[in-house]
Amino acid sequence: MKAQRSVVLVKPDGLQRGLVGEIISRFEQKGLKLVAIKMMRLTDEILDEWYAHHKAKPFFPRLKSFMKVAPVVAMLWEGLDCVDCVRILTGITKARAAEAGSIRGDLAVSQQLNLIHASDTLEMAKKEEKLIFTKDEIFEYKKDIEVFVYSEEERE
Ligand code: 3AN
Repeated sequence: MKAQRSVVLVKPDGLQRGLVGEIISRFEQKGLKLVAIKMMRLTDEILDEWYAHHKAKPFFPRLKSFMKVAPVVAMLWEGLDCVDCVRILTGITKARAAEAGSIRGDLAVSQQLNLIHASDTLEMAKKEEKLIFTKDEIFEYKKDIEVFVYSEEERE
C-alpha cells in the first residue's frame, strides 16, 4: 500500500477539556493506523517552524503562547490518502462553521481553540513528522484487520 502519514496534535484546549480519548477514537474508528503517540510541551523553536506561515499574522503571538499553556498529545496516523482523510475528519479551522460529523464541527466553536492540529499537505506532514518524532518513536507493525479495511487493490 502507498500509505501516507499525517501528524495530529491534540492542542491544550483538547487536553484540558478531556477530549484526548474521543479524538483518538475518531481516527481509530475511521480505520487509520496509529504509528506514534506521545505527550510533549511545544517549544518556541518548534512553534516558529510549525507556524512559519502565520508569523506575520496579528494572532501569531497569542497562538504561540496558547500552544504552550499545557502539553499537547502528538500522534502520527497512517493510511491511504491519510493527509486528506485526517483533514476531512478534522473539519475547517473556524470550528463553529465546521461540518457536523467532523471533530471540530461536533466538539468546538472557536477559530483558535479548535482542539487539534492536522497536517494540511503531504509536504507539511513530512516536515512536521521530522520536527516532532525521532525514528525510534515511530512504529512499523502489521494490522491483520487491514484485509477488512482496504480492498486487495488498495493494499497492493
Ligand atoms: P488549521 O489548524 O485548520 O490547519 P491554520 O493552519 O490556518 O488552520 O491555523 C493554525 C492555527 O492558528 C489554527 N488551528 C488556530 O488555532 C489558529 N488560527 C488560525 N486562524 C486564526 C484566527 N483568525 N484567529 C485566531 N487563531 C487562528
